[in-house]
Amino acid sequence: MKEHPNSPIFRDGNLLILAYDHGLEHGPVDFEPNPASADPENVFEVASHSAITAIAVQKGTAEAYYSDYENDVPLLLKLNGSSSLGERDDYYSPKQCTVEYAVEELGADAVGYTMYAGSDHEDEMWKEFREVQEEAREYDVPVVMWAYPRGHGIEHKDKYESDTDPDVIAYAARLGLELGADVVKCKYPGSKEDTEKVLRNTGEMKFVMSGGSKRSDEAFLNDVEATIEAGGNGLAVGRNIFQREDPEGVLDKLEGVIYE
Ligand code: FBP
Repeated sequence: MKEHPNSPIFRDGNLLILAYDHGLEHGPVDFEPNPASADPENVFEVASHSAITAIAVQKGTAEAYYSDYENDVPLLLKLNGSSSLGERDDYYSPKQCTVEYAVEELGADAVGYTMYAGSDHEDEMWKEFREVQEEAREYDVPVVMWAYPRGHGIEHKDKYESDTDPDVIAYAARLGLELGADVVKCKYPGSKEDTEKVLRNTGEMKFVMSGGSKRSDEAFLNDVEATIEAGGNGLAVGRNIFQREDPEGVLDKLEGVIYE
């Protein structure tokens, strides 16, 4: 982990990433609850809220839209991704963009990479992450690891109930520290106590909670509060923001919860 004291993706040491790579990961179905969210311009407008410290998008979205919003919100370029259309033998998220292209051509302030630890393709993803991490150091931009343990290695081990088992999330988060991520993003393990258990393994690395599927303001904010009380640093969230027709209210509340 490297200190990035001047990086715009942090505010008081914490962060709120608006994730908007769902069109690639899940497809247009994620935009159906709020059809306006299919238009990237509408989501970039939402991202200008002062609570949000970065918007995470894929290369093509950044290329087409970011120049109009570069003064409104920092850019976190998601370097890899996988669709829900393919049938793979196990989870793999190929890299489609270099750090050099993200920073020099697209104006990225940070980069993100999904790591499916536990997949048969884990080794390949470690190699790609190594390239990403070392290149990010050259450009002095923070690296965010989407640490999502998945695949045969998890499913075949009796000791883990699922990929959201706090023990397996703790292991995935720890990989972020050991492989050199600056921020690790994990699924919410279910409680403040379980988040504390995960955070005992993350050292000085920043930890953010993944938003998950849309739920009520109260249920969502409770999870975020528990993450912050446990010592976490914020969240990276997509559907719980852009699937709301008027996300302003929940963003105002998040701002109060995440920052000092
Ligand atoms: P959400 O807040 O909507 O869960 O978004 C976070 C995120 O990591 C996105 O960046 C990504 O598209 C999605 O979740 C992947 O979700 P999954 O692989 O669990 O279906």
